[in-house]
Amino acid sequence: MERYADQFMSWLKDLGFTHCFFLAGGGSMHLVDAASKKFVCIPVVHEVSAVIATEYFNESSQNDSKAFALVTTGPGLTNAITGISGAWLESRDCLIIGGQVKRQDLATNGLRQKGIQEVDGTSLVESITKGRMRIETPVGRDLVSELISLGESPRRGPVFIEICIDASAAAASSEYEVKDGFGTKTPCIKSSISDDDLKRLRHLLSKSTRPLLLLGSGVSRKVVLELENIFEHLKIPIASTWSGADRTNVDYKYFAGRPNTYGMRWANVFQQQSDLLIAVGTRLNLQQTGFNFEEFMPVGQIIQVDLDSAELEKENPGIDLGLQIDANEFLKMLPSELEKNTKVEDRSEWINHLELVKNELPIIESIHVSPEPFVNPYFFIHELSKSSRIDDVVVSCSSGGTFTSTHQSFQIKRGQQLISNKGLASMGYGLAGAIGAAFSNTSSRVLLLEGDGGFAQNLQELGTVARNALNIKMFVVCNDGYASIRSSQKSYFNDNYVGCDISTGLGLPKWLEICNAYDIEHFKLDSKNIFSERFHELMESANPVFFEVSTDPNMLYFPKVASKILEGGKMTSAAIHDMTPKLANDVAGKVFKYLPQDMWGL
Ligand SMILES: Cc1ncc(C[n+]2csc(CCOP(=O)(O)OP(=O)(O)O)c2C)c(N)n1
Ligand SMILES: [Mg+2]
Repeated sequence: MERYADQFMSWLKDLGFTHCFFLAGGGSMHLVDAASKKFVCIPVVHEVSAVIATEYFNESSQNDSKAFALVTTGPGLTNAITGISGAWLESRDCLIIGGQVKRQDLATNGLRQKGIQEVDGTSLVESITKGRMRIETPVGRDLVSELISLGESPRRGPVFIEICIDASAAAASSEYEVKDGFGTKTPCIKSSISDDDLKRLRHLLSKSTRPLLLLGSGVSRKVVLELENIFEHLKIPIASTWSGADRTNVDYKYFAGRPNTYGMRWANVFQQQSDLLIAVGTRLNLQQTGFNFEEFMPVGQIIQVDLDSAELEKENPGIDLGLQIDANEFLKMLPSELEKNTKVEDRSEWINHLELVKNELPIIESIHVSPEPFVNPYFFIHELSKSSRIDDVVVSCSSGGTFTSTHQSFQIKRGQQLISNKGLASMGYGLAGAIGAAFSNTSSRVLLLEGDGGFAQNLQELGTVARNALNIKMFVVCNDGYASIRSSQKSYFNDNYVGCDISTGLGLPKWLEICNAYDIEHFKLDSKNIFSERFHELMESANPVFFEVSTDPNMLYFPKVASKILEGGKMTSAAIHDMTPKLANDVAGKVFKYLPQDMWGL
């Protein structure tokens, strides 16, 4: 007998799904059985990893393959919540199918629970999904595909469907009662700019001699690669956000870095002197503008292109022109507008300034020194990127010092992908993300950069890596715990260190023994053997390797925008270009050419 579960899975197959990351349970048993017959099914050890792997699988997919996550009722879903939140905040589509108790066991009349392990899934995920549905009795294909398409349409986000076990076990039918659809919840996106906006755009472009194009993840990698030559010809500097880190690259002649509260310093300094920021497919959140958003773009105007009107209206930062149109469409029309309204020669000085700022403010700063035998993470990551291959997929963790140092110092090459999840910025994302990327890029190597604290939060997935012999090179930056927490306790609480490392009570494992338990090759990297013959040999092998990168536990992560706590508890932050440690006067004099001296922050 064909069950509804079988039919449901065949609809997913028709919709293009190919892989399923799952963890089985009673409530989802028919769904798991049905999925196993249609998809490449990958069991994971914790549900949060099923969701994160799904997100990164889809994000890094270079063909038409698509994954979904399958979890069971109750704890299966609650374990998945972090991953669903991450996909929501990062605007990535991610389908999560959940089991649920049988219809007659659903709690009603104010009961907290009736069915075994019952939790009301659809209510729990309401604020972090684009669409959600509980299937209590089988519903038809149209309704299911309409809901799933909500997640894939702009602004993208996760979709959750939970299915009562009696519905998934029921006999399939060729006809279902027609139920109401979901209406059109997708914002109405204009495909072209209004005449007034076009006039304003042309006016802003024509006044500008120091434009900067800032690309976020709302722009597709493919479209940027197609247009790069034209922008290069037009001498337009291009920067990217961290979420859209691979939307530009060091091979682009006028690469303007990744400005952010946590650096790159040179990119921040350059950006803040632009007279026109053209921000496309980025929501310009506080990490992008600095907490001190009032001093973001102090001598420049801002055009923001985003299809979510709430992002254009939010007032941090204030913008001069907001265009609610598709970022890719805008990017395609921008070159002709630049050609018509500006002169390439007028940008020569600006381009020279870009070179000067880059040369004066190198990525590895003098403060980045590590005593022997520790490895300096900025230096290591910088060198690693130079020796990486274009088809390596780079997965960076999403919080802590390694997240920061990767985004500050990894040199992304043209065509290379770098993925993280900045929106939730959660520990524990790296390994699960790398697993997702490895399954969707089977002929590539995945380079994972993680902190030891972050890695410890999801280390059970070493089992998934080992079992599937994934070609993931795991670089785990080890500093005995949470260096970033230690650093903030030092700055704000007079060295009152609490729960931030092994000496203050944190329990972290001996990594060699963990690797042995999972049969994974372990190699401890120190200042003597980085880039040794053995290192290169391991890098070339097709097997997973765990590189324990020894770093100085007392290292502080710089440069960063300084904040301080004022009396009364309020926090204040410097402008995004005013980073600690401060620049020498003579350097500031050169690099801040277009900023009045009282803004240099010395
Ligand atoms: C789930 C979660 N809990 C807490 C935090 C707060 N937090 C940010 S960074 C950090 C320490 C991360 O340690 P590690 O990965 O070793 O990086 P390090 O700070 O040592 O560079 C913590 C606890 C977080 N980002 N995510
Ligand atoms: Mg650490």
